[in-house]
Amino acid sequence: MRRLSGLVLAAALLGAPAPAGAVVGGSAATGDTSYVAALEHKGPGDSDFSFVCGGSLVRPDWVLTAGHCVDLDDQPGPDAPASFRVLLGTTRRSSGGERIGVAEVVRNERYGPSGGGGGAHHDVALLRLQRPSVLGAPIALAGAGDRDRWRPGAQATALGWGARTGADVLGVTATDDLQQVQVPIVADDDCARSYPFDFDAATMLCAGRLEGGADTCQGDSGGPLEVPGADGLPRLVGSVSFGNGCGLATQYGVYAREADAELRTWIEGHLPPAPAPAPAPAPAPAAAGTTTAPSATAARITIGVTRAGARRVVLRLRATAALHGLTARLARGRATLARGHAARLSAPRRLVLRTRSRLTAGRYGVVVTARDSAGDRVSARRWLRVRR
Ligand code: 4AZ
Repeated sequence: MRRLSGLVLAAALLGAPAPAGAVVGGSAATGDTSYVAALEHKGPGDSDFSFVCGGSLVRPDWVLTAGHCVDLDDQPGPDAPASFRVLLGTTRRSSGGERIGVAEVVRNERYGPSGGGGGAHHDVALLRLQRPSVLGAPIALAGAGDRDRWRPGAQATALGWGARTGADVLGVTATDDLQQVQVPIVADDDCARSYPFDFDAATMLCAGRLEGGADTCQGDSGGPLEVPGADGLPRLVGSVSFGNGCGLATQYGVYAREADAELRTWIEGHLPPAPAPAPAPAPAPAAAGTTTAPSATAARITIGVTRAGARRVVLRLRATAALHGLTARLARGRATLARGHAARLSAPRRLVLRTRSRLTAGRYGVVVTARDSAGDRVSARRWLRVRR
């Protein structure tokens, strides 16, 4: 998101030196970057798609990007899914990879402008793809146990095809070759000092060096900020959101804080469960009755279906421990037909999922996700057979 003060703009136009490399102060990306997505957009008057933002593949058919990347036309609210597509599995925007259309755009309902400086809080959106990616390997979100890996001072990596200098108002220095840049995580207090009117510690995280020179920039929005996990594989901690210029001293890059409770709960509540890290047998479809899926944590959710009507399914939910931030999803194939939410699940309760169209005979999936008191994710799924 562009945020340039007049002074910065003037300095830039007067020939402030552009840092070497790209992103700002970066170099060509190395390692497995197959989860890094380029988001392309085609508006009603456009003849073709053009590159707009970055993103991260978080499930084989879901890409996480910035909330401000999905509202590009003049109308309020996210643009139509058909106006987007993603490029995956290549570090070069001009060659290779696979392009996949977008089937659904889900922007965080609480997304909105921050303090007035041009940034946004809850700056996240999820794109459901028309088919799973075959070239991209999804990145995992940093979990509660990864907290120390993104403490202030820890080195994080941001990736993108964006501009190489904050002076590039038109984005002409955007690169064809994916770039990466190392940026230390910044303490919330320091970030709040740099962005006194905009910084929201629940949904934003800063990264960068006090002296500047290494940063993300226009066109990098929506792209990943990651740290290595215990197994050496990257873990997602944020996506590029905004900043005052690019690479300027004290003006850190601001990222959506995806590894903390507020945004992680929302993101995971909208995604199918991640595959278990250890080899696990595929869940066997159950024809009827009640099933419980094992989860990595001690708490378990039990999903019972009391009724499947023409346009609604009534769930009866129980858990072995108090849970919060519960989301239930009714799906057929990859299409989500209904969602329901509950702030808490401490005693058995009913949850009604309402669909827009009539439920026809067939097999539906119900996925319920929530958090336990430690903030760990708990999920369960079951099949539901509708006979008409
Ligand atoms: C942008 O306009 C943008 N330096 C992205 C990141 C930063 C600034 C602007 C952070 O998309």
